[in-house]
Amino acid sequence: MADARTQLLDVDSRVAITPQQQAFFRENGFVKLSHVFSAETLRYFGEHITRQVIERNCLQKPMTERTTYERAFLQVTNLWRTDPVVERFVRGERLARAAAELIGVRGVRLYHDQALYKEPGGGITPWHADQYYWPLSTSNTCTAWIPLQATTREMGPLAFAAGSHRFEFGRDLKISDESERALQEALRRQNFAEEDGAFELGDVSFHSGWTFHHTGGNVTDQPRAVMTIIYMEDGIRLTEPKRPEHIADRDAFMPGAKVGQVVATALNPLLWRDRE
Ligand SMILES: O=C(O)CCC(=O)C(=O)O
Repeated sequence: MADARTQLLDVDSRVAITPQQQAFFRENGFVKLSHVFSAETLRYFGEHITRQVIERNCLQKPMTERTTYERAFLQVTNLWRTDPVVERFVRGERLARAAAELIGVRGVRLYHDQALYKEPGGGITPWHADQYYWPLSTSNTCTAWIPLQATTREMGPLAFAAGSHRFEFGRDLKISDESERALQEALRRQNFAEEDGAFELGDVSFHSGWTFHHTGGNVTDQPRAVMTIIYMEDGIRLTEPKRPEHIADRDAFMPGAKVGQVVATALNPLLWRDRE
């Protein structure tokens, strides 16, 4: 516990996940929940998250000199390791339990957190599926995408291809101009419906590791500040790395984990477990 004030801010109480929301997540590979956090909670933790992004961001190039990936967002990972208040947020049971109930597992561990700040004038986030990057043994994973302000369509809210977690084309594409081009075309041909609406303050979305998603650019003069927490089922195992991104993720987010063994390093705390 970082200080007494954080005790007043609710990151632990249960979000009631309905059977309909669970079914929606299973069917579509994502779900958006409303009123998950109060404005005060988002403001308080958001200030600490933003401070970490400013202190730890290494990307200083002007927008015109950046790659598509670099234009998409400032990316800072594992903020829970460098700020005790952010740690309190990331360890919160509110989102962790919701993630477990949506995935349909009895416990979840942290894979990692990351802040994704799309600057004013920031570019698109190309279509992709996150699990391309993750050498993990099952698809029982999900990301909570937590905007720290109301996020209009002009700011680049996260958009999902509904049901695309079962679509296997494009799973070998990293975030790039190529993933944007190939997936835009493939998803359109398959007639996947796109959920691309704004996020109200307090809304949080959850998406599966294999759900294809993307965003437009931020055409406003406000940063689009977002925190994400990536959950994996307790018991998931490290698989043999198949690509350089797997090696990078293994070393950064589960250092010392062994292929075939349950991922439970010091960087992967158990965040929620059903004790009943
Ligand atoms: O925030 C973004 O622009 C992209 C987010 C994303 O791809 C993710 O959280 O998996």
